Amino acid sequence: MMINTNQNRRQFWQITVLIAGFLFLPGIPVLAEQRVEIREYQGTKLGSGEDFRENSIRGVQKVDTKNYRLVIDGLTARKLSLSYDELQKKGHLKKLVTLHCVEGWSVTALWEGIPLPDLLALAGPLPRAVTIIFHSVDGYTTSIPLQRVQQKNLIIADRINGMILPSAQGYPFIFVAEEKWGYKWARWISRIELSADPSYRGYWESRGYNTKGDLQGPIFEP
Ligand SMILES: Nc1nc2c(c(=O)[nH]1)N[C@H]1C(S)=C(S)[C@@H](COP(=O)(O)O)O[C@H]1N2
Ligand SMILES: [Mo]
Repeated sequence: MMINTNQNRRQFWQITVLIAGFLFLPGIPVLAEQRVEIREYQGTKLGSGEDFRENSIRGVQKVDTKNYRLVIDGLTARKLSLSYDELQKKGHLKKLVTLHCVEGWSVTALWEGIPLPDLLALAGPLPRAVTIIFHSVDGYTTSIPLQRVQQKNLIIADRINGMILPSAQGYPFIFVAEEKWGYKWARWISRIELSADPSYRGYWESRGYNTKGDLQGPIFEP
């Protein structure tokens, strides 16, 4: 009888420790940020930071996310001003997309970020809005049709290959402009403006690059 009770007690503690372990262990990866870069995703080899050729108009920007705000305004029912922490809590989506620069290099990466349609829904685009203009902290601008963003559920990414986006790649946010040339991939985004101008021309577009920026289309404006 004595032995039996001791065994029961030991078993009770073993099971308790086991259950406690299962409850707490899954919490750890959520708390700790991933530090190891994913090199392959669903059979596709991923590129990495070294594969990008740094050619920004004013060099790599260092953004302090303590004071950071992403503003969404222009032709919207409400003007939004969202902190980095608020944006981290929004639903995220992963996409395997290749960035092609007009200079001839490209990088395939696993981008993860917030679907723009979700953010736009919070701001409430007015019916006249047809274009989204991205403004970045270095003064860079570029644009994309609103319809395209909605149809393709395009994201602004805050992670690349499972890691927080490095400054060189646009921390805190880069626009993942699927099927568009690299100059459409606005990095260090600080403002998303909704506009009624279908032929708005951003930094490179106003210097001769095609406004559509389609990989299949012409690089230069006709
Ligand atoms: N804010 C900002 N975003 C930017 C740029 C820039 O100069 N400033 N350059 C664009 C270009 S031309 C490309 S190809 C991609 C990748 O740029 P990288 O080659 O400098 O890494 O970022 C795009 N986004
Ligand atoms: Mo580019």
